[in-house]
Amino acid sequence: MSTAAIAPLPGLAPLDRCAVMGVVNVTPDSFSDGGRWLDPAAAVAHGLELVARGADLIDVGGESTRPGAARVSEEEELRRVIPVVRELAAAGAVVSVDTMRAVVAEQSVAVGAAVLNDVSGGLADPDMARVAAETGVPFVVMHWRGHSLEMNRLAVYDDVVTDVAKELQQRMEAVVEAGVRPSQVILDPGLGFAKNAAQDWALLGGLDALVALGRPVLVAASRKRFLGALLADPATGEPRPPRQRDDATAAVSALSAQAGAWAVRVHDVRASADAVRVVAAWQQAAE
Ligand code: PMM
Repeated sequence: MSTAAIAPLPGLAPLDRCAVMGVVNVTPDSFSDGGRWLDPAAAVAHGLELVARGADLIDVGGESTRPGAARVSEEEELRRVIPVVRELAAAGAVVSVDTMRAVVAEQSVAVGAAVLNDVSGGLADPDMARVAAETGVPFVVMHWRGHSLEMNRLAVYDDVVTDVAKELQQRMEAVVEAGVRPSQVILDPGLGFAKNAAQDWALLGGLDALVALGRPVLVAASRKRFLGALLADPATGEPRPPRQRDDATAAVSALSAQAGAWAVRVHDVRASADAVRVVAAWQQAAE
């Protein structure tokens, strides 16, 4: 399926292939890169390095959402995120801000963020949809059922693909009701958020059902637990460590692009940037 059919999002240059969103976690505790980019200058340098490696967008987050993580204060999140968003945007990067807080979202757009990425899809902060509506920027609405401390017990579905598609559709309707334009909305299955490994795989295998909702779809599989489990040491059963899951992540990027994803969100940008280009060339040759 070609991504060229997807209408451009407000303020973003259209691409004729799946986009790559590089991750900069300005946190001490994210599961795969926690603590590495906590210093703002290091975070900015890393973001620019990801652009040089082929990232189309840089996703800056100041709050870890790994399972079991406690929430960070609003003040601390602002302190981590705002200087990094400001500097990356000033340097010409297309910046997305990964936050569940409307205040962080609003201030980030004020200093140059071009995309709002809310893993709670507007559920964690009732003011988020208003900020998305007023700023008019593309708004990632991820499938979410609860905060990190409780999400594992919420991974109960009749049919995960049908249920996630239905809940995302309902979320989209709710944010549109709150003033967000449908053309701003990007949907995301929320891999690993209230989902076990089998459910993550089902959502990837059933990505068509989300693409069929008619909005761009973001896939964020990078280094997640289901890949660690897939690649577990056959002798010990130990999951493959997060930073050794990048080849598998690139494979997911290629297959997501092939299935019609608008973008993939990854830590290791080069391999996925190459992968989505391979898919685009392959699809063009097959047309
Ligand atoms: N996952 C994480 C953080 N932000 N944003 C979106 N839209 N979708 C996701 O699945 C998602 C996200 C957690 O992963 P990280 O700790 O590697 O950033």
